[in-house]
Amino acid sequence: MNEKLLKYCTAAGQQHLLTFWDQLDASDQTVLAEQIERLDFDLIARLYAHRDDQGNIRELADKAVSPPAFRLDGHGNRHSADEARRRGEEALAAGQVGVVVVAGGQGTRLGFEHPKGMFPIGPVSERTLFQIHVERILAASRRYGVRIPFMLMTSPATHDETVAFFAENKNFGLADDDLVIFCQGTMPAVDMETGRVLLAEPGRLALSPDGHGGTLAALDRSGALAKIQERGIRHLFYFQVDNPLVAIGDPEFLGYHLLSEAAMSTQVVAKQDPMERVGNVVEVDGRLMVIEYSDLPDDVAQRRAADGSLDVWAGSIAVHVFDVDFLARSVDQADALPFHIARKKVAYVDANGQLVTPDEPNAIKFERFIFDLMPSARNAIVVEIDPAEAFAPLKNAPGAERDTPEWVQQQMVAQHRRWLEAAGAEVADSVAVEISPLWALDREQVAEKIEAGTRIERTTFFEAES
Ligand code: UD2
Repeated sequence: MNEKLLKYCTAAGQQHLLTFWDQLDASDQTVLAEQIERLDFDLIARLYAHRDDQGNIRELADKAVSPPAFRLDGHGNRHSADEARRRGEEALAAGQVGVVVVAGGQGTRLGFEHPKGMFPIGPVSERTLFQIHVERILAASRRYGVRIPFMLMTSPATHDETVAFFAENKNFGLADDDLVIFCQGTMPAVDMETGRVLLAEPGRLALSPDGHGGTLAALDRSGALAKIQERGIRHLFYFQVDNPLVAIGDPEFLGYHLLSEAAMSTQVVAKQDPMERVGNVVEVDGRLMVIEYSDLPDDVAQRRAADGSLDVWAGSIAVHVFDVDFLARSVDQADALPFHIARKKVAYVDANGQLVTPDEPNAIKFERFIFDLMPSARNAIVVEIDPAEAFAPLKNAPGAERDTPEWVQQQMVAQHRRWLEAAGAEVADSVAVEISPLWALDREQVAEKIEAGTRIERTTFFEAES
């Protein structure tokens, strides 16, 4: 027995973690010891003790009012779209913009066995989400004549495969120096009744990613934050890997952020359905915050203004711009991001070494959410975008109503068809069209490439000439 480890566990009332120690071979003992040494038992005990006082969502929701926002129709906006675009382009051309994507999720709902970024979503090309995002970054780099660093956050479950995939594909054209793949941290699942950390196997803890809020600590720990600061990156464009429509580095959005001198900005869609699965951006006591869809009481979600519009209308699509200095300052504040708890079914090994697969939630998981930086961000702003142009998240396996591979592909084709038709092309009804960002990054660039009256009769992938 490893006496030091035993003492550490016993002091925290977690000695059950060593029940099977003597049956493990040396390499499993090493892994288990490392996993345990990385745990912060005090933190876990504190989080467990406070499991029922997660802030009074009901009270917050009752005080929630519509957030001020840059609206799509321009109504009441402090800056025009043109002014914003020019300001955003300036920052891009000055090489001050970097990009970070979070890709550590396990994609359970989609039922895909690989990192979600490896899903071949291209409706014609079958390009993966990862490739589409990288092409957009490369296209923006070329347009503004700069190098745009790309930071990609994985989790232990997605890291090695992601690294290998980028290596096999030569980073899809991105220079090695412009890509940082870094891994987020984990948190253990604890037994709901006792607060004891669960074992997934006799020699392994039940660990899961610490939420996309883990980005903050992981950016710091991996050295990525220091690296971009050294490169003069002042604004970080953040998005989730599952959205192939995301307009990475969108100059207009960046511009609103800069003109507002905001520390954090958030893209939202006007919710069509009160129950849409997006975080709700609201203002409470003069501060912006997100109430997650799963936390928002139904009656508040359903509340409508006199004109019939939803009171809680602003759905976050988890696309942000962060001021890099603000992120660096937040890293130093250990409590900048609170942990949220979720009661989940987690399979575990019991005292007899038997694997138990529960039918009801038996465990508590702890996760941090990046959007919790919003209340402490100076001049935080909200910018409405058109979902048809910027949001088609891949979440569900085929058969669900939306957010499935087929649905996402339809949204991609519809967008590219609109861009081609706006340029004067005639696209036959039944054909699929897909545009690589390396051919045209946006609607305006399509118009430069397509002659009015062009007929597109066949399914076509518009890609850059190699
Ligand atoms: C997320 C947002 C929701 C809305 C929606 C838009 C949360 C809690 N909810 O809902 O407000 O914006 O997306 O699509 O954020 N991820 C990690 N590490 C983790 C957990 C998640 O990298 O530990 C990544 C994951 O790879 C994905 C993203 O975060 O890219 C969102 O995770 P999700 O799909 O579980 O979140 P969802 O759809 O419930």
